[in-house]
Amino acid sequence: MDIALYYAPITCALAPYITLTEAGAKFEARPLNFRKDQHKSAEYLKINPKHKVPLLVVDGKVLSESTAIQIWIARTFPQAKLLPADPWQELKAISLMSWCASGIHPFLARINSPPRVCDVPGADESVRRLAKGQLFENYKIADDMLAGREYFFDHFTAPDAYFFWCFRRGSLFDLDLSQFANCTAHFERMKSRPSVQKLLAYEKSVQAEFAKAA
Ligand SMILES: N[C@@H](CCC(=O)N[C@@H](CS)C(=O)NCC(=O)O)C(=O)O
Repeated sequence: MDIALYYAPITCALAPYITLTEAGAKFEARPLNFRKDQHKSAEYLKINPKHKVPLLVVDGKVLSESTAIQIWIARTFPQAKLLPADPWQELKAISLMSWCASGIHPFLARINSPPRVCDVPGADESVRRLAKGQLFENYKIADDMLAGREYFFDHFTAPDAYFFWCFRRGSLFDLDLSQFANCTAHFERMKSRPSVQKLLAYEKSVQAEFAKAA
């Protein structure tokens, strides 16, 4: 099977990179340089008109949307137990990933780029403040879920990789996340996993390559 993952540093594409690595999958990461608008090139738009990552290409077939990609990885590599075995718990895991995609990610995107949602002059700070309020409400929910637990379920699963990205992305803004002690502990725990260390080393190497090309 030929698996390729379109990826860009810092983005949510790091989550499937982690789960593919956890699964022991052989895959090719194809980095896109957003600063050079490679995600908007005619060639990429042909396979993903949404101009986003992650994008998975499996034997020439294309799959977009993080949650679907994570489910595909989990189903294709069942031995990695990337989703809980119990059907209800499996749905809870899918629910968690949908929440990352639609309940957390949009607020991170607003903080990252306020003009994409409001072009009123001088509105950036308001957009950031409102998005931060909603982001923190969601981090608090995750913090409560993670109380007394190492992972969202009784072992590492795909939602851990996805939430790791959600929390990491927030940590890269000028935000004080210290009130979310359980999310912070989860974040540190995730960083000690070999899959995450591999991802972080890969991200560094891609960033160095892009810096050279700047
Ligand atoms: N709904 C998509 C969102 C993916 C997404 O927004 N990716 C961002 C990076 S975190 C991106 O590629 N942005 C580039 C753009 O919007 O042009 C998913 O869940 O996979």
